[in-house]
Amino acid sequence: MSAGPVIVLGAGGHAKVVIELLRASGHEVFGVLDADPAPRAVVGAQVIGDDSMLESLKAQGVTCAFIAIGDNGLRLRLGRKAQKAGFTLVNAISPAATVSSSARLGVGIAIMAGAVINAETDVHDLAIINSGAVVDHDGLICEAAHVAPGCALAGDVTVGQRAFLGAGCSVIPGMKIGDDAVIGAGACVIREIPAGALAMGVPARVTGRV
Ligand code: JB3
Repeated sequence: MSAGPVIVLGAGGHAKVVIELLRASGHEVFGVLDADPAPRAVVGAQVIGDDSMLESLKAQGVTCAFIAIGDNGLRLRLGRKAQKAGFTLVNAISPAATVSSSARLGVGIAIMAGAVINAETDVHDLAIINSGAVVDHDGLICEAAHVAPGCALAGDVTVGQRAFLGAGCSVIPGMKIGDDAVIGAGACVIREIPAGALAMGVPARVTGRV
C-alpha cells in the first residue's frame, strides 16, 4: 500500500536497488535528489536536483522520503534531517524478503530480496539488511547499521549503530558488535567486537580502529 509519492536521496548503486524495491512494494517514486544534481535517470527515476529542493517538494505534496545512501553516518544524518523537515521515512522491503510477523521494524529501512528477519528481532531506523542476509530470532539491528549481502547472524545477535558487517560474514549466537564497528567480508564473529573496532578473519580478530 503506497503512502504517497516518495523522494529518494542518493543516486548511486544503492539507490538503484532501493528504487526497484520501492516500486516492487507499491510505492510511487517521485524522483531523486543527489549531491550531484545533474539531470539523469536512475533505473528510470529522474534526478531532479539536490537536497535544497526538499522544502519545495513538500509544497508539491511530496511528504515521503527514503535515504538511499550506503554511508551509514551520512544516511542517519540525512534521515533525521528529512524527518525534521517534516518528511515521513518509508521502508523499502522486497516482496522476496521474509520478515517475521513478530519482528519490529523502524522507518527508512531497506530489506533486500532473499533477506530473512526472524522472530522477535528489532530492526531500527535507517538500517540496511542487504540481499540474502539472515538475521535470526531475537536480534537487534541498531539505527543505520548495514548487514551486507549474504551475512548470517544467528539468534540473539546485537549490531550497534552505524556498524557495518561486510558481505558473507557470520556471527554466532549471542554476540554483540559495537557501534561503528566494521567487520570484514567473510569474517566469522565468535567473540564480542568493541565499538569502533575493525575486525576481520576466521575467527574474527580486532586489527585496528575504524
Ligand atoms: O554493497 C552493496 C550491495 N551496496 C553498496 C551500498 C550499500 O553502499 C554499494 O556497493 C556502495 O558501496 C554504496 O552504495 P551508494 O551509497 O549508492 O554509493 P555511491 O555510488 O557512492 O552513491 C552515493 C550517492 O550519494 C552519490 O551519488 C552521491 O553524490 C550521493 N550523495 C552524497 N552525499 C548525496 C549526498 N546525495 C544526497 N541527496 N545528499 C547528500 O548529502
